[in-house]
Amino acid sequence: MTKTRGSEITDKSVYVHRREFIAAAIAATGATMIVRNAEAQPAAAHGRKLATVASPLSTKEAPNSWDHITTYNNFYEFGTGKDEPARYAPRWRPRQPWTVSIEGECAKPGRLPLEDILKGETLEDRIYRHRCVEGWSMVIPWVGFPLANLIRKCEPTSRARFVEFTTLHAPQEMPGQRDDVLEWPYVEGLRMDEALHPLTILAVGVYGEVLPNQNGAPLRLVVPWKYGFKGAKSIVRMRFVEQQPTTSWMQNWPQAYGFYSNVNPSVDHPRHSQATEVRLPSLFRNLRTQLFNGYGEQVASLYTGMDLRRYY
Ligand SMILES: Nc1nc2c(c(=O)[nH]1)N[C@H]1C(S)=C(S)[C@@H](COP(=O)(O)O)O[C@H]1N2
Ligand SMILES: [Mo]
Repeated sequence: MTKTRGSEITDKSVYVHRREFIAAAIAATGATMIVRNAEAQPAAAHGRKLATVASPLSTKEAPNSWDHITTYNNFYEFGTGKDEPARYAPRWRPRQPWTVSIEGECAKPGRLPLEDILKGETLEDRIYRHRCVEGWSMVIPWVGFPLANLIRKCEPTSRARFVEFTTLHAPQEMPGQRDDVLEWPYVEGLRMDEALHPLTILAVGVYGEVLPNQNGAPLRLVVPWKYGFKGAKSIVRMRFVEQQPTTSWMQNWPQAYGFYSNVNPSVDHPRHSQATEVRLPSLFRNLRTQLFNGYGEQVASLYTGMDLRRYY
């Protein structure tokens, strides 16, 4: 068992004060300067530690700070502003016990309490690159386990070709769901081989600690070679299906958000190029975006023979 402390693995030189960071990020598009701020990094976190082991699948890149990762979020259930999830999600109380409904083409449907899902799992520190479709990126030290482990417990049938993931729908608890910015609940999906891929994890923590609400507590999906929105948060349902699910983002704008949403520098978003990215807290597009977010060696074979311009 190794214990990872944020202060040990975060490069202090990349830390920027939260407010500056948010302002910087808002101003990011097209800007051409670097923010420097040597302010000390706050002690990581709220102290709910998890027992973890290091994963060989982690990137060697320096992770963003706890503060970045937990105050600059997309979680429309708590507002569309990047700072809103951190403001409004902490007061939310995820239901206890949290259960995931297993449905569809499988031999073991039913409601699985999170505790049972985690039984026998070894939690791993998985440091992954995260590329948001909006153009920014971070490096996030998740704590999670392979989604494949849970899928195997469900015993999908041969008809199960896709897995659909659904976020909790509770407009009384999640103020953002009272606005129709998206079709609620938030729905995402993966093809079965993508879901079974060893890089695909369910995360329950970040920086060795229990996942903060704004990052998708208590259980969220992480698929590092796809745009961040594929990583559905606060999952309450997993359904095995024959047909490709229609995701919330496909419904929102099909020309911009396809089912696959693999990170691809040569397939642009209708409103902006995807060729480069802003690695926060930098203010400018300081990195070239890599095909499959740099995970091509592991995942390119999943898409052999597919036209990635058509299946974006
Ligand atoms: N339920 C739900 N899941 C979601 C989102 C959301 O709005 N609602 N936003 C997605 C987007 S666009 C991104 S970039 C990531 C952000 O994850 P993070 O806030 O932990 O970095 O969550 C994804 N999962
Ligand atoms: Mo995103």
